[in-house]
Amino acid sequence: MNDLRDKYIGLIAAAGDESTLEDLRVQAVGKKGEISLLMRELGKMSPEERQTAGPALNALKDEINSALSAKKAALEDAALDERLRGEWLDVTLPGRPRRMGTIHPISQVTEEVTAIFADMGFSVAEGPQIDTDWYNFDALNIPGHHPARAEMDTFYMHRAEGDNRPPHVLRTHTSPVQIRSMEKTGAPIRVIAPGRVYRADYDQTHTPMFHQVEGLAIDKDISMANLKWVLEEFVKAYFEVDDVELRFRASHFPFTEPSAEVDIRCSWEGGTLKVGEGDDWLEILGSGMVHPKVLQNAGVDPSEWQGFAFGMGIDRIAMLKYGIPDLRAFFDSDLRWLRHYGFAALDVPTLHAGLS
Ligand code: 2U9
Repeated sequence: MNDLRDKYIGLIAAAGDESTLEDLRVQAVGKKGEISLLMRELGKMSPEERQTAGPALNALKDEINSALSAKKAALEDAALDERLRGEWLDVTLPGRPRRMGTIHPISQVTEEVTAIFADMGFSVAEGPQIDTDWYNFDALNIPGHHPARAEMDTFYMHRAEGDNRPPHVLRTHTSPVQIRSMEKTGAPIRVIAPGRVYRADYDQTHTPMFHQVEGLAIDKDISMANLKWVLEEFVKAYFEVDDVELRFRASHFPFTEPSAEVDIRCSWEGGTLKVGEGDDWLEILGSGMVHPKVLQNAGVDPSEWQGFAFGMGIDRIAMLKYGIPDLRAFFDSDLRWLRHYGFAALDVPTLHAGLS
């Protein structure tokens, strides 16, 4: 028994893997193992011999079994340690830089404009890009025969056979958004409406889809003076200059009366735009006092309320601020152009941290 013990304890200690250990278990304490065979001999012994040999054999079997399970646990621990060493990861290392996309200049400028007007109490309104001719034209005091309908080169939606209602249109401006806003919340109201608009026009300075931002402020005693201040504040903040000079030129729009086109003083020295100095004028937006009929069409009583509205092209002011020469490149999805003119994805424009 002592020889058996020494043999198996030695072999178990030397076993290098679990399958060797399993072979040893079968050899020693398995059904036909050496110790099991010895136990069968007990029947042939005298009662006295059995009394000493029985417990000794049981003790030996227990000892071998405990050695086997201790070794098994040790092998499992070693295997786990080995695996953990292979899968070790230093989570404190800095991440590897990955190239992300950039923010398109139109998105950037929309965010900048939104931040500036938000600071003056304007909220952002959105609406459908396909609309009825009531919202796009009639409500804005542009009747069926009005030349503005033709001038705006409207895209008309297809009408089903036998449907005699006027066709829907791709909105030619974001003004319908403000009509809906007034219907919904009434006056007083202060909103801007940025978004895509559509006109059937394509050349160096026109694309069939472009972006506008329009603004509307309606209250009890709003005048052109408020309009002038708001636009001056906007231009200063947007072009990031301390002083600007605006020039209001009388104009005509069906939805505003009086109406004015607004120019800013600028210079074009060496081909780059400088705002607030020089002898040139740059037209950047249209504006006016909202026509009483438009207020009425939106459910706002013009004998009680009045206000101003303005509109400008986002693509155009983006080109001016960021020196982008060709309008059509905005919509080409050329990755080299986007990397050159795009903005870092995590630099959100704010008035306190800087717009651009
Ligand atoms: C409502 C009432 C009035 C919005 C206005 C303009 C003048 C204007 C153009 C600028 C360049 C369009 O992108 S552009 O081609 N816009 O000149 N827009 S006043 O007037 C409104 C809007 C909504 C309810």
